[in-house]
Amino acid sequence: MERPTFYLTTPIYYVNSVPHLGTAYTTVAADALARYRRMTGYDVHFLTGLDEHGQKVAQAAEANGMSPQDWVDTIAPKFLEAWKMLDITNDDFIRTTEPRHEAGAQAFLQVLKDRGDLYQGHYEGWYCLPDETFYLEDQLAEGKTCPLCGRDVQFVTEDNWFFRLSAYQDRLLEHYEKHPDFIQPDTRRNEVLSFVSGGLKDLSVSRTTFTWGIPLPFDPEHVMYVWFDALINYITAVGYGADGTPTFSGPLAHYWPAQYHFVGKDIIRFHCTIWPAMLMAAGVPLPEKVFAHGFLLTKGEKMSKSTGNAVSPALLVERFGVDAYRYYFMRDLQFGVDGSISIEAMVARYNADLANDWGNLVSRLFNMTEKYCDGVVPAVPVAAAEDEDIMRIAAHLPDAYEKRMVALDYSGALEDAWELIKRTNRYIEDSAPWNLAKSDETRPRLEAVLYTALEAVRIAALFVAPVMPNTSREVWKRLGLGDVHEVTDVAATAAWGGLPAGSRVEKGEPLFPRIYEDAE
Ligand code: ME8
Repeated sequence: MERPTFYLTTPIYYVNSVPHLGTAYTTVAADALARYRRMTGYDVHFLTGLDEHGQKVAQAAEANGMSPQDWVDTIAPKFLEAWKMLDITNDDFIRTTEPRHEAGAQAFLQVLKDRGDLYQGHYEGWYCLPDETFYLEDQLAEGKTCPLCGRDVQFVTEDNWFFRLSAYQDRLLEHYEKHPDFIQPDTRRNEVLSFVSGGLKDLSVSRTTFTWGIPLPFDPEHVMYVWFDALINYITAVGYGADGTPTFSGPLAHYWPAQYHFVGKDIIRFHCTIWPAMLMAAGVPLPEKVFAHGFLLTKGEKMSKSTGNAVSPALLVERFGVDAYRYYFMRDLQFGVDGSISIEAMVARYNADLANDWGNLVSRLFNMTEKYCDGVVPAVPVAAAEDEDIMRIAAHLPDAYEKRMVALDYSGALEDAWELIKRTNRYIEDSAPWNLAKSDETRPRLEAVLYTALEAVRIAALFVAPVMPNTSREVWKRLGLGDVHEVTDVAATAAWGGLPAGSRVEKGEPLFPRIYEDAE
């Protein structure tokens, strides 16, 4: 039987600067879902990439004394390195300067032109460079600033090509109504609904005052507006227009429509108004869902490249390790709303959940298995009443976790896995294997307790794996099992009793040594 497909995307990030915690946040969240969906048997296609054109990138190049192409070629490897460091398992990485994208984007624009959705006009209005967004006078915030980021805007007057966005207002509203899940979470859905209900203006989709962009195929003096160029990446990456014609076949037909576009709340309107209208205009099906998460805040402010308070992920990975890094962001913040981050909170999470709960459970249990059973997994026991609680939590976990992941509640999913981890720690305390080891009479019970706890650890590691891939792989290895990332039926693999008796357990180094230093 053919596996169901799961196409998941992150925004393509601007290369005006290097990756930071904000861009890493979306990418790690998408990676955790991609990993989990692979474990549940889907044919996953996980896309991320870079938005390399536009005035902002051209200016960054100029400020660094480089040509735009040299500049983007210098920055792109930094994103690739960052994603490698964070164990991101993207299946593709698109750069908008690649020929496959440029050809596809041009083919797309030609379709819009042929269908009568583009026309020439004169643009006079305001432009926010950091956000690469056009604004009309009455849309500006107080003091003639950008309503989104609050920064200064510049006046633009140009003869441009326009897209008939206004013609799609009713069809968009109808789509939102028919597909209540299209925009998530609800707060964002309401925001977009009221924005679109208020009326849509046609959109300027070309620029003539600079050249760093994709030339319009029918008017090469104009380069494509960077947002138009960027949004099309989601289909050019799977082959739209690669041969210059907009055929709907190959990987495009296989993976599109995408199940999810993950974005930050700053770019929800582009993804839920302009993008679906573009697709309607081109006769391409719409993606299933767009999910907008909140902002990471440091000391109450949005963390961003342009405001200069961005932190490098490498700094934190060096200090906490990659799994702990991923865990902190997925556990401590609620995906979908703004959340404050701090080193203090990260140290506290690390010590409580990772060093104390999870790391400690694995260390003490594997040590006891070594000490009392020569490192060999005991026989599968007949369950006693005292074991039933753990078995019940383990049996419930696949379903509970799946529900949380469908809702993109990463924090809740981890909380569910932690219920098993914490309960197992308590079970060991209550059963006191060190006392059971004192006499031959209690030996069968000792073995039953160790098996039960080891089996709970096997199952917990399985569900922790999408967020903490390295330590889960390590735990499975120490249990004498294969690569946890090759699992394709997580629920069946989690069935109680999967740990084979007689397999050799390795003790190994502590997974999460306690961090004693105070937060800075
Ligand atoms: O907007 N908190 O690129 P970009 C959480 N190229 N997420 C954050 C964040 C923060 N403080 N700061 C950034 C662009 N992000 C366009 C996208 S897509 C067709 C084109 C994340 O480099 C979040 O996902 O400015 C946000 O939407 C994205 O980075 C913006 O990245």
